[in-house]
Amino acid sequence: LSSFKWEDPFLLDDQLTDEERMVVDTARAFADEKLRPRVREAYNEEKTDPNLFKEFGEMGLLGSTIPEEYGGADLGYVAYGLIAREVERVDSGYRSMMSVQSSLVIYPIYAYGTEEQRQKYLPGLIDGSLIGCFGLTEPDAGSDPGSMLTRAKKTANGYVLNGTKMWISNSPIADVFVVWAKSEAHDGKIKGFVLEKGMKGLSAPKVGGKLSLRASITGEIVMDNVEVGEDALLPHVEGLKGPFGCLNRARYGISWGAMGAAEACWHAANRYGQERKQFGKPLAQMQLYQMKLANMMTDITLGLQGSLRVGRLMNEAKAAPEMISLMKRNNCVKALDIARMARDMHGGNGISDEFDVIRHMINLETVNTYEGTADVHALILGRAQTGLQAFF
Ligand code: TGC
Ligand code: FAD
Repeated sequence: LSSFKWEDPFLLDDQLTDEERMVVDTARAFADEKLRPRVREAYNEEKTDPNLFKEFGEMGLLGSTIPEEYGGADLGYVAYGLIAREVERVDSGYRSMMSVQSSLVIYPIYAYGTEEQRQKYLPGLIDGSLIGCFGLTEPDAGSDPGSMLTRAKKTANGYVLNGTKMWISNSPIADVFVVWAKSEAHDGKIKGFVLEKGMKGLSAPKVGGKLSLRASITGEIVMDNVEVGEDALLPHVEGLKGPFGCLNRARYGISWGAMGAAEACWHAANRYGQERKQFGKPLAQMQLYQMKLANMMTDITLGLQGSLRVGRLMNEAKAAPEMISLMKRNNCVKALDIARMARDMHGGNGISDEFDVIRHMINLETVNTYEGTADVHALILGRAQTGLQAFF
């Protein structure tokens, strides 16, 4: 038997290809050198630096699953998940910026768009010179996006859009808006449209007062008679499976990302427990402290292994959406528990920004909610095994 590596109990690293290991090294160096030094100020002052997208792009970290002819690195879904994990070790908000751009903007234009739309938008979105956002949620349609009120009405040359999207990552700084609307010309079915900053009637005010995910800007998308041509329509998908096709990818990435945030908290608790003494001994020598570290190690090891399995199945086109629900829900719930525990293990210091754990903890509240709440994913898994619909 070989020796145990406490940071990588199931030797995840050995299960990666050489190319995937190179992606980890690149993403980790980028996260440490470019993201970590600015995160506290960004979070505390609620500042999102739009230039970050170009920096992500330069390192090849955007649209990493897209073929090279459009500027992507065509790395596959395990590599995409590994990027999310490294970025979210620093902050969930930074991972959010990356995953919205990659899975929710680049992917639908690639998968559902025309060749002209691909040529027009993908290179700029992948090199980060364009910033994208994804508008599905509305003030009165969150877990139930099928009840959206946004409408596209046919005109002689295209469509006119009306409606409001709420809680949209990146929207106040976005150049490209992928929005979902019920289209009268398509029997009221949901269709995707690509809008551009500066269009008459389109605005994206910032949502203020956010106490979570503060390094990532969030806004509304207000569409007041926005007129677009036929070329704004994403023609190759119809119905809720359009946005869900994108969400499958983003949710899968979040399952890795949440584990990255959890690992940051776990390692911080381990370090802190060895340095901090009480009752004449390091905290890390106390039985209760070690039990908490053991629980963290177990949940993270199993969570990462599950995400890796789903990523491999995605690469083989064998993954089902329910597998992604299982991993998104499990890893977010576990990461949030781990972050709360790590915060507690830091005692009073745990509430200071200096130790990062409370920032991860508060961020993970959002991560647990967006892209389908833990409850919604439980209902998806309940339906899958009983055949009974329990959403309403
Ligand atoms: P349901 O009847 O189940 O399905 C309607 C149609 O959609 C298809 N479908 C899927 N297709 C592909 N992948 C999936 N995962 C799919 N899930 C459903 C389904 O086959 C059907 O197609 P068709 O052709 O038969 O019409 O739909 P429902 O209305 O009963 O919805 C059920 C429910 C609750 C599962 C769903 O609405 C849901 O998942 N709600 C959660 C909403 C959500 O995730 N919103 C995310 C907004 S975006 C976001 O949060 C970005 S944050 C990103 C960041 O900052 O990182
Ligand atoms: P609700 O749906 O009102 O849910 C409230 C509570 O009720 C939850 O606990 C939920 O689990 C529970 N609940 C709902 N339905 C049921 C049910 N049937 N049975 C039992 N319990 C139920 N959306 C986008 O489109 N694009 C984005 O870029 C985006 N970014 C976001 C960024 C942030 C910071 C946040 C906070 C949200 C973002 N969202 C985005 C929106 C996000 O996807 C929604 O907040 C999420 O889907 C939940 O919807 P809701 O907030 O309306 O909550």
